[in-house]
Amino acid sequence: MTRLQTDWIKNMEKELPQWASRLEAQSNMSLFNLAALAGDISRGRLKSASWRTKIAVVPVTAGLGLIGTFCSQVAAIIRHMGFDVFVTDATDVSGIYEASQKGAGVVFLADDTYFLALNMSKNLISENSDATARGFVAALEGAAGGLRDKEVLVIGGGRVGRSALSFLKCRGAEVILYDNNEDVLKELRGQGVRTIGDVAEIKKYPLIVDCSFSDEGWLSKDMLHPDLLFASPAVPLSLDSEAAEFYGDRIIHDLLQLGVITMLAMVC
Ligand code: 2YC
Repeated sequence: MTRLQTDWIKNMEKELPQWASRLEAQSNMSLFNLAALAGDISRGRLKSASWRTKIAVVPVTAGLGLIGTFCSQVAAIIRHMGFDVFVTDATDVSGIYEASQKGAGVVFLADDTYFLALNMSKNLISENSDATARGFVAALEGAAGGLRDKEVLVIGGGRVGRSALSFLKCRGAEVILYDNNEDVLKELRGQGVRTIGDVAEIKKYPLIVDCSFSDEGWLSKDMLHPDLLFASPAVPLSLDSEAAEFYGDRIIHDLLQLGVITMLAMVC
């Protein structure tokens, strides 16, 4: 997945109310119900976890290092869900120790390769790519009024795309994968996945989960179905500005929030 930049996320906390109300309207679900569906737990269990589970977010300096405000944005998203959450003063291993000393039952932390949520007492782990895929599939399901027996096109057969394929099948959808890499198509065809390799076929599918972390604006309006519902964790968004304008509220997209609330549900 694309490495976030401070400029992209620095206003996220103050824009959380708008993000939440737009997503609830798009998905026809409350954030709690959406996270519970995506995280495959009951809404009641998530609610009771918010009363009794303290969450810590630990800054990680490994690799390319800290992303300005990343940890405080993650904490703000978790707090928006009603949980008691703090960012540790210490980083890395010392931060994990501080989290346990301060009574955190769940720790969120990210290096350049993985963004994880860990519930040590329940031995539960959630990885952001998987959680993000589940979150966007759940939001699409709400927006589409269910996915059972409906064809859904997944764009991109990477880590997120494969999790999307798997969760879509759990939700009863008929999945098709588009990728521009013949080796990826061959591998997934070998696993029994229906694939398309011709970009001109994308417009046949009104339900799309776009997990292609490639170039910005490569999807134009004439390449897409007129009744499109488009769920995309892709950063940057694959739609060009005209398509983004035209499809408007039928585009479910964010940079971090839906994946984080799903990670939370998956480890409670
Ligand atoms: O500030 C910190 O603790 C940094 N180590 C965080 C690095 C996150 C790198 N990953 C990303 O930017 C994206 C996230 C959306 C999750 C996956 N990739």
